[in-house]
Amino acid sequence: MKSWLKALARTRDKIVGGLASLIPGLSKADPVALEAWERALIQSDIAPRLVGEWIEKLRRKGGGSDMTQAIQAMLESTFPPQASFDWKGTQKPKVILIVGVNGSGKTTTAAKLGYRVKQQGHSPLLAAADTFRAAGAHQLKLWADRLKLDVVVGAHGADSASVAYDSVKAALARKADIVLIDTAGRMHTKQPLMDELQKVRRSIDKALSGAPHEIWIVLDATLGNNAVIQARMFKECVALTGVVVAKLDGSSKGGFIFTIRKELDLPVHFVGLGESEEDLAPFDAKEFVKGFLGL
Ligand SMILES: Nc1nc2c(ncn2[C@@H]2O[C@H](COP(=O)(O)OP(=O)(O)OP(=O)(O)O)[C@@H](O)[C@H]2O)c(=O)[nH]1
Ligand SMILES: [Mg+2]
Repeated sequence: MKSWLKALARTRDKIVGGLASLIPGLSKADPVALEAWERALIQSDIAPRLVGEWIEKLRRKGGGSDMTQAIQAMLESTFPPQASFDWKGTQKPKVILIVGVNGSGKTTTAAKLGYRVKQQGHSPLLAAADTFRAAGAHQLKLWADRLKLDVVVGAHGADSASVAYDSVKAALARKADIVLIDTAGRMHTKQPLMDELQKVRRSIDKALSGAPHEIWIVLDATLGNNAVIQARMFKECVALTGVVVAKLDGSSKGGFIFTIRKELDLPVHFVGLGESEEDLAPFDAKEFVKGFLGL
């Protein structure tokens, strides 16, 4: 698996010399370094409101030899302590609906999650409820075959809600632990598509009362702030419970993860650090901050 440090290289490279190179200046409370820091943070798609808070804190601190640790702690404190995601929980099967805009990384993420869940000794069932494109369901089926994961595939053109329903019923019959439902990409600005998502959610609830237990949005890290806007609009339409950040390794705007936490108040559960099934890591605030700063 790719490391956080490697995956965040493009985010760091965008900021000439890296954020860490500005730390000596900050230690001396140099206003030029502080200004350069502010610019660099905004460039990596961190919400200006949050950057403003950080700058104010540093100004008040006024330099010091412990600057690296102080900055590290300040950045980490954006994320409340978070236990790793509990796959077991009380409900069985646990149903997770995966949503997002076109091409954000949903299908790849569903496969990676299925792989991870199986590695941990649970039995996952993948559901290809992307019936919009023939290739959509086919792509998940290919992953499932290669990773030897159980999968329910909807026919091209079938009703996505009915495929989701069938998959939950199948999971109940097969006693699967976790159902990961992949959906078609949809633009957050297209109301009929967002309404369809509501329909998918209702039909899952009909198959198993109280499900889906989780609705995760997969965000493309290369989009930075735009991904945050998408998530906000999805959140208005369906009750999102968490975020998976895909393509962090290809992004120069990795700072947007701070923005998600600050502006959307949603937990980031997993992060995609590459294209293979192994390249999915539970979100780790310490590792993320270290990779971000280049420490
Ligand atoms: N480098 C990298 N590439 C990724 C990652 N996750 C997904 N991708 C790539 O992103 C592209 C789109 O991924 P998909 O999983 O097909 O995205 P999707 O959201 O299912 O797309 P639609 O179903 O068309 O909406 C593929 O080429 C993936 O290999 C990641 O974490 N890192
Ligand atoms: Mg897909």
